[in-house]
Amino acid sequence: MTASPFAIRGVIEGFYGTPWTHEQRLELAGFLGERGMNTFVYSPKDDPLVRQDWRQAYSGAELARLSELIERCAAHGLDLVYCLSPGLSIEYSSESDRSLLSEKFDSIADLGVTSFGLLLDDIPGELQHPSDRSVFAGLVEAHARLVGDVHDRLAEGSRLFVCPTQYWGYGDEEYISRLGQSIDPRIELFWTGRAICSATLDLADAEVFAKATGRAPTYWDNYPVNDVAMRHELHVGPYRGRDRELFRSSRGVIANGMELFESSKIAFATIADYLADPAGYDPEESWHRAIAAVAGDDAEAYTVFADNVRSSCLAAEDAPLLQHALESFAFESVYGDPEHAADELDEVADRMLAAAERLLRGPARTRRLVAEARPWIEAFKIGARAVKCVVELYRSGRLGSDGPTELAPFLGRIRDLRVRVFGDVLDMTLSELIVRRPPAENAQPTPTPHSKEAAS
Ligand code: LTM
Repeated sequence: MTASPFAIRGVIEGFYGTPWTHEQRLELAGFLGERGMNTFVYSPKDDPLVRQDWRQAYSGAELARLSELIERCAAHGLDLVYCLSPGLSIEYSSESDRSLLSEKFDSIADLGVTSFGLLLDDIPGELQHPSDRSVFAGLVEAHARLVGDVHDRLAEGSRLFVCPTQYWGYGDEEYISRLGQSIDPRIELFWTGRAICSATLDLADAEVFAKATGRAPTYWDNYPVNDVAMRHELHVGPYRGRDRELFRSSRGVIANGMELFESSKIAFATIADYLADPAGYDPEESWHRAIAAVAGDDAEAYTVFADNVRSSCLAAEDAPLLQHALESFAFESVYGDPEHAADELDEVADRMLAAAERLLRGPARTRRLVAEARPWIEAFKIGARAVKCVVELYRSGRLGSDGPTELAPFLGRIRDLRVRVFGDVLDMTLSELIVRRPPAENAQPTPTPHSKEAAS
């Protein structure tokens, strides 16, 4: 295998929500190491010792766990980047606060860590302490001072990563340019791309960032993360939309995970493939291998399910196979071979139902994976039954007349689950069928799948 062109390849536990467990992190080290990743960034937003209570020192069981994790990462060839997020409360002008920050980093260095992160994302965009407002002209001056101070106090040979407060955009905005120009060029800067969750990461943008800030970006890629407003989406699709030449002006990528640990591994495996060989990366092929690795004996069923939850900032298509079958049924039922199209749709529904049954009730080796995705799998099963119902109504000539009463409960139950499955595809089809009146006698058929009358 040839060496990856990216220096930094890894995962960040940087989401809002319940942090991963210690056992999960230990397991992840092996999973990432086996796939050629070399970095694990420790920064769970809801770990008080990282953010809310950043001044508090580690002790007891927490210290022992962190120590074990550092060793496990090292054993699998991963560099653990230990981060603190002091920006909610720090007084930038306070010598005491700056010392506390460096002392806490020193206490982690004593455990063998040499890479550190100072994360200034998701904090007030203006100086809050009156003392800071009287000392610094603005946020960028305060941040440049803090970053410089932390860097100077780290032991020789240590690495510092910084997440700026403005961490997404074109890359040459005023804050990020001035911050980059004010700090040591050896300090790595995290950047999420054009958006917080970027559909693409382009070489041209990376070059703009590098020119403006004096260093190539290290992408904090917000995929597969699904926290905050994305909680209803399950991000188990393959990594895509990343420039094959990105390494020419990027230090690398760290991928932000979902609170759903098992499910995150699918995207992580595809990200590892991209980082190992961006030129040869094939998203679909990598995705099938990733599901086989994570879902084991349930891989086939899981793939049928996962094809219907592709929605994310990376994916334009929501449920490609089902969409194709519904569109074909819509067209054929008016202009072509409706029986054939109904048979095809029925087959798709049967496959979906069998997959849902297998995942929910089968001998799942992958119990944890299925448990995490249960709300989505349940909505998927209801959707499969709704599609079967469409076919049955069509075959019995009742689609136009009984469709509204028979289909409405399916739609209601899927919506009640408040998870995104099938994207808009099934909801739109069912909604149309529900509001549709049976065509008046002798009326011209309209091109929808939805009435026996139109099809005959
Ligand atoms: O992306 C960054 C730098 N910060 C936060 C993350 O902690 C969060 O997980 C993602 C996704 O919601 N968005 C952020 O802004």
